[in-house]
Amino acid sequence: MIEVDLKNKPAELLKLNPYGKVPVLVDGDAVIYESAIINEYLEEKFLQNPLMPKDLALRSRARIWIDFCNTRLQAAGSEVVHGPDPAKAREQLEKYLNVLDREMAGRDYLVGDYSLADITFIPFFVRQQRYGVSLNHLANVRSWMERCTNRPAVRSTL
Ligand SMILES: N[C@@H](CCC(=O)N[C@@H](CS)C(=O)NCC(=O)O)C(=O)O
Repeated sequence: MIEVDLKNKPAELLKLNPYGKVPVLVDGDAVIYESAIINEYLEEKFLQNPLMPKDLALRSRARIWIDFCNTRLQAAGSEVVHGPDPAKAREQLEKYLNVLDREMAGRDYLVGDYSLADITFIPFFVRQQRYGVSLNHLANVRSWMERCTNRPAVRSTL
């Protein structure tokens, strides 16, 4: 694993990823960027550890939550930290977290078993403090977050 200083990006990063962003996965000749696509690549490469539902409709559900995380929750989080109106972005973020809390009522994971849908939210959970939103009243989100972050494979990365 190579860590890069994002304030002083090495030329190599731009060669690998024209967006100049991390993460980038280099696997032999394959160069993959965009975390959702890296996750799909790894899931498809290691077929012995399936992390997507088998059922076609459930696969779409998982992708809907992956999209929700990336284009809504994470986007609002990024606006809180970097955007021009953090208070408004925080309100939006709270709405998204409420949606998730309702969805997680009576569920262990978002779509059946632990899947890429849950995994996509883990970076948000790990960094939630930086967004200044409280999860105290969101019992379903909190227990789901603990269930995900207590998994041995996740804990080993924290
Ligand atoms: N959609 C991208 C977002 C990646 C991203 O924004 N990475 C941040 C670090 S977490 C970055 O490289 N920022 C440096 C920059 O934008 O110049 C993904 O999911 O991989």
